Amino acid sequence: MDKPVGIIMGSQSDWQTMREAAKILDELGVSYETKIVSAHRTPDRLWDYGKSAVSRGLKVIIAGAGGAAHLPGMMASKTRVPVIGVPVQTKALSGVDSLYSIVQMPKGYPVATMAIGAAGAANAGLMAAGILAITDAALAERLDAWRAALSASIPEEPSDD
Ligand code: RP5
Repeated sequence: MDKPVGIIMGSQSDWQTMREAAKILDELGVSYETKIVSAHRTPDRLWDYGKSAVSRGLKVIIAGAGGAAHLPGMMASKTRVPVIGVPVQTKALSGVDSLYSIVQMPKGYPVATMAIGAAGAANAGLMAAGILAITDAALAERLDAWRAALSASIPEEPSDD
């Protein structure tokens, strides 16, 4: 069966952040592929990935990049498969550069942009699962259970420990 989610990132150095999306998909039993696809360093790889995304059965693409983060937007321009963008935190500008690069897409080629860093990557996994759950009742049940468990883990009162 085709893997429905593609997790792509601009560099090996992004994997530490992007693995948070992968962890969530593992927890929810969603299969995915992972690839390094750089808008700047491997533009031909980006082109081929976007061109073949629909025919390869991808339903959602999670794209993470940092700095001048063109990967999510370029991927959105190349395929109608929904792209969820993750701004990777950077040393120079703390990821605000990544966020602005990803979020301000012109009309016509949307990127669903998450928060900067690990929380954004985890939420990208959850967002991808939510999209797939629209047509997958078993996944919808697992996602509901995941959300309920998170909610149940929150104490009503703070503790000193
Ligand atoms: C971006 O440049 C990547 O997405 C990464 O976040 C950043 C730095 O890449 P490396 O120099 O660590 O390979 O293209």
